[in-house]
Amino acid sequence: MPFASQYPRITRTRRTEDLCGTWDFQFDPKAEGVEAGWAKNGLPDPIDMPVPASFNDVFTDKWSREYYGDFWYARRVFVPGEWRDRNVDLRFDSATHRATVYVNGVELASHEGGFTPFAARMNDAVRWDDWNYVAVRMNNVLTEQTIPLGGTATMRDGTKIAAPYFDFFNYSGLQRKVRMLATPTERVEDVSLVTSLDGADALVDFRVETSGSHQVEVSLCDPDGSVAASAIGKAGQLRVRDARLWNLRAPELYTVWVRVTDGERLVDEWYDVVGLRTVEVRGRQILVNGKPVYLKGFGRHEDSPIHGRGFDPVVNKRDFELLKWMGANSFRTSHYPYAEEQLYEADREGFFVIDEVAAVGLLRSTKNFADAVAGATGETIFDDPRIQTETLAAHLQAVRELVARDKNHACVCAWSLFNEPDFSSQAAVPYAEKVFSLCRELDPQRRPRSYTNVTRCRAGIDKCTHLADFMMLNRYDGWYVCGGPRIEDARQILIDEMHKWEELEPDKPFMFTEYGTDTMAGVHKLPSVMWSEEYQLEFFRVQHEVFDMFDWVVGEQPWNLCDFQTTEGIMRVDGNKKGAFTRDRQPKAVAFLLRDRWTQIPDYRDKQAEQR
Ligand code: GCB
Repeated sequence: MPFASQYPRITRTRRTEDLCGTWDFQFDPKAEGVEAGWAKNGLPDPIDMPVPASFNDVFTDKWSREYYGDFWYARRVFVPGEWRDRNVDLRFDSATHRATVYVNGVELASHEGGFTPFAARMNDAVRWDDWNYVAVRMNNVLTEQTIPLGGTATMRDGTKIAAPYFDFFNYSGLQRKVRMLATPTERVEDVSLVTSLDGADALVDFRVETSGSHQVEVSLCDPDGSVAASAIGKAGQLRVRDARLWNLRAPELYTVWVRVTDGERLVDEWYDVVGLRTVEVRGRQILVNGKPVYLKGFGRHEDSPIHGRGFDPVVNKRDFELLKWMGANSFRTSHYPYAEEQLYEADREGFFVIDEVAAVGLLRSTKNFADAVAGATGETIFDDPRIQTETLAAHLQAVRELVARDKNHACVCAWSLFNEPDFSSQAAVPYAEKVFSLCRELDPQRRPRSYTNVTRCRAGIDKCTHLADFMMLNRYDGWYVCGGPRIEDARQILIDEMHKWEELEPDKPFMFTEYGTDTMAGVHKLPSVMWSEEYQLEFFRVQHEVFDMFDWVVGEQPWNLCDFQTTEGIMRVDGNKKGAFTRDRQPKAVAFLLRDRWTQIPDYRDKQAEQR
């Protein structure tokens, strides 16, 4: 699979051309496009479609919004003749959930997985100095063998719609940027950086892969642009004296330049913007640059009105402004890898990102929010042989692509390898072991790894906690469990469970990666009832009182930053309403409660010392 981890850059040797804008678009419900020659002859009856965007919410009819099956994007692209001696690639930052790329009717590449980039090499099919027809056949169907998992519901007239095993809308299409890249045939293919600290200095171990054998030069420029260290060779170590470290909410950024040279001739040049920091779990703390942190932030979604999951820099910016206003310092990329631009923004803003692979739905259910809390019973999804083979293979590939793409980001401080898997059966253990060990093997920085534990696999039921370097809990005691007038029971249930964890995992830090209540902005009631803003406040107060009882709870990320779209059903009112903000990014009362709390809690916080 042709995945393309390196972020596109323009340098003295590289060019990129933005292919965002209006593309041709057509549904292909009978999957006849390939045979009918759409890739070569053109889409027979296309409409305009903006890229990037999810296609779903631009339509005014239900059939189109819910469309589930094959669909095509196409456009003409002019390829300059002076690129003849280069590699010319089409780079898709994502194509949800799978795509096959054709140029002038020639099939060039296919990619599976809707949230990581891939490239199609055009050279063998291209007409130089001329217009070329690019067609992309896509498909958004989910099964139990895809990451994320889902199913299909068939209506009486045969129409198929998505039945996702997760609680967000199955937004689809070319949802991120598309670019054409021209790079030298001998080029930098991959760079890995690992920072360690030596007094005031940072030591940066580097490893470079190129597609040739010419000399490699690596240099690191400090935030002011002066060369701080440089070295020759494909692997080595740079010493940065008096390093300006990347810290939580106080980031400093260096630029790493990687050059391939042939004597005086520059063969290739690529750069990346990086932060120097360490991250580790020690005892019951998470340390950044050796100092314990307290994580405050949210589980989020890439979701906004009309754009759906389409990359939108304005919404992203607003979300970062909301996070900063709240005193947050972190977020989880629930439930899939986010656009690369979001990670660069998090690097620049100094956010601790828990980077999640799209492994959501490993729990046999089409409404996981409801079944997730029901007691574990009988056979689990991991007892299914196809899960252990095909789904595992897709999952491992998703981990490969995630780590390859994000391994040099300073903001990425931990990996989330599953969201709410059904780890109640022993059959889950070998599967999870493979995922955890692949991640460790691939990540040069050996970042902490974890997964979110689901209520149904509470303390004592989950069989995989030994694999996690720290534990992440998603808990809804006071919402799905003992809501409304029973909130004090919910408090006790949570406290009892925490005591149990204390016994079972006495050496691990814990954090809450989901807790929250659906709340309709503007619904008020005294005394509170579920769905009112007052109940959301009450629920959060109870949760925080419990978190504060345990010095090994080192982070809190409520669910969710904003309300977001889901599939329809009796549990959802035009989507999930657990946001601290509405879908159009305006605060509910709880946003002020969180802001008051978080602006009092420092980013670097030794909770154990405080409670001694
Ligand atoms: C969860 C899931 C999340 C749902 C949330 C909810 O446990 O991880 O995707 O949206 O619960 O609101 O039910």
